[in-house]
Amino acid sequence: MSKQRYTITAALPYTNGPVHIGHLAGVYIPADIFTRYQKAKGNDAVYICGSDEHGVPITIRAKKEGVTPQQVVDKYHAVIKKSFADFGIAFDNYSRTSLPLHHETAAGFFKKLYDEGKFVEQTSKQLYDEQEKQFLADRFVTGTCPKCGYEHAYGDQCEKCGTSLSPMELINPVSTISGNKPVVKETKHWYLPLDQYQDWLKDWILEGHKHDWKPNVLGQVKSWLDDGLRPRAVTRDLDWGVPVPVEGAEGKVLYVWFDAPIGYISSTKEWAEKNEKDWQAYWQDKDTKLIHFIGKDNIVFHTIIFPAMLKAHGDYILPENVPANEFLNLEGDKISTSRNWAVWLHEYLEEFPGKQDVLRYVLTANAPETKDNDFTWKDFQTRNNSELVGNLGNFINRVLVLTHKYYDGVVPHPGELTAVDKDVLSQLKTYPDKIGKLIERYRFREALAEYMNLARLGNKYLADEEPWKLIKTNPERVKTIMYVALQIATALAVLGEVFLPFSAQKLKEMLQLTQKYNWDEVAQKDTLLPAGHQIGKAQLLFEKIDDETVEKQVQKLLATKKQNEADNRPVEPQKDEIEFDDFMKMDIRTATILEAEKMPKAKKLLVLKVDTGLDQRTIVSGIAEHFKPEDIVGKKVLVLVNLKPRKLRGVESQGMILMTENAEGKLVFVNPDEATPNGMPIS
Ligand code: B3M
Ligand code: ZN
Repeated sequence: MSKQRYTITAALPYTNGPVHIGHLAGVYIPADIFTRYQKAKGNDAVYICGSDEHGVPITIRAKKEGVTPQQVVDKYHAVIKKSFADFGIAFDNYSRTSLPLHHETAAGFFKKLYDEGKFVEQTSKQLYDEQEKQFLADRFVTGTCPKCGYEHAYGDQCEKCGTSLSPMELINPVSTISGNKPVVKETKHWYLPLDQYQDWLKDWILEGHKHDWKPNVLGQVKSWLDDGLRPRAVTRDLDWGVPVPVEGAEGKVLYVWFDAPIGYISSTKEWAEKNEKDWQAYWQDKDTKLIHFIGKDNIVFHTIIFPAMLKAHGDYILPENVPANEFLNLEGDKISTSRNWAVWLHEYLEEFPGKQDVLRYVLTANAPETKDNDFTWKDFQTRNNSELVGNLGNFINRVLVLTHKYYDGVVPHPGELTAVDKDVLSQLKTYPDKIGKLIERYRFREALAEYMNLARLGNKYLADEEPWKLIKTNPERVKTIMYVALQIATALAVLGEVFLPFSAQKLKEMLQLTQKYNWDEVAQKDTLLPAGHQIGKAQLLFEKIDDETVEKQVQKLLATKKQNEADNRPVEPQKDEIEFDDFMKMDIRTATILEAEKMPKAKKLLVLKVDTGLDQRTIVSGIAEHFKPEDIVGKKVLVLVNLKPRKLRGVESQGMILMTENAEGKLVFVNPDEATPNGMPIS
């Protein structure tokens, strides 16, 4: 069979934050498995990605942090690139769209379409911030959704009802930069007339690919086409992005979704330059298969807009498939960067060093391939303990330990194979094809499950044959059993490389496997690890994860949830205006709590003795349910000292201690600096 060429792309992540488990599960792991598999098959596959460094959210983030957009993308590009490398996502190239090579490629692409009259030029009215001297594209404007009345809809979409919007449709629009009400001003833009591609897209996808594209992808395509495609602006009034390379377009850049997919091409060019390859073979040879791995929110861009761009350009191949995944949720809630509801890859590695494969395993076994799925720490623990440790790790450990125990780590010579041995070995040979077929159909969960079935086959074989019993009565037979088991272990090392690259590598080292087998050889060879071969030391492939460890993660998320709730708690409305003199009437002083004791027969009250700097006085405070007396003695506090004394349960209270609530709704003191002397007035 001749080598098939594959160009495999994974969505370019936006460079305005780190990456989390949702990114890995949705896009980067499946694409990684697919590419590793194609390479193991001996195919010519290249895995392309890079940072998507343009777009409005990045400029907003920069404004908020008081830095330049370039500084924002430099920071996150480094963080993201490292996370991917740490998790063994084996890109052949990870580029960035702020590079000159990309700017040239994207501008050149636009220019060709422009010169050939493929765009429609249109002047339209848009919102403009007069103070900032800037048109307000997409997320630069918020306002009320005309559909559902939600007051914080964005200029491109209402997150409440999901309607896709344009800034001009918002009711009461506000500039997110200045907070001002924008004015309406005319501006010129270039549109890709998608309506002209409607029939062609329908034929190509809904007819041509109705059997090989995933149903969730076809479903979205169908609904877009049923709605009817409209011309789409591919330029923006913005100063961050690829400048529009035509005259009269000063202050305009390419729409981020126009330049980003071209980033796949520029990243391939960069790779080809570094490796002395011909990039055109990967994008222009009709025998090359182009596969885009993406999340479901990117489907329209990769099935409709980018293909229409490629078609309009004319020199490029079209995607062979666009295997989009659905979303991964976290403990029942949507993953959200802004709410910090995520498991961040860099944080995971700090807390689970060396356990990349555990996460890779769980995210594949539970991948959101056909519907949204949920990641829970409990499931993470169970899959680790019962599947990785209990099945795969257990088999490998038995084989290695017994081989050392019986034969000093030398693969024994088998005797005559029994029917059971032959059956197990012939079953083994079915796995490369079974797993491979599933990977080729983008069914990674099932592919991984089959891989684990091979380990199960090994465990069952050992459990049935019981070499640990036979060693006393029939040591010759044990040699054959261990030989067979070692063949299975070797197959697990070779096939495992696509799913669990770190563990597969470790296993290869344990087996001292120097022979490089490709995928199909696992089925073709009768012997994968020959008799007489010396294996290395046995080590544990996986370790149990205890309750305490996962509980810590659960608690961490719970704290995030509480924090979010506190952040969202309605702030009490402001009280009526007062005169300055009203404020000056209050005498608030720094003070120290000297003594505290419970008021007899009163659940809520503590009787405090307080040093106000003026005197030592008694204050009765309703905080007994929140503090133990012994915990607050010595606390530095603020006291309203000229509050008219009043009697509570017969004790005169001479002032009031200032309190507030923390994020969790718990009562806390308003603390002056510890070093402040008592009696200092507050003004
Ligand atoms: N950066 C959107 C995203 O991260 C976008 C993908 C671009 S792929 C060309 O969801
Ligand atoms: Zn709405």
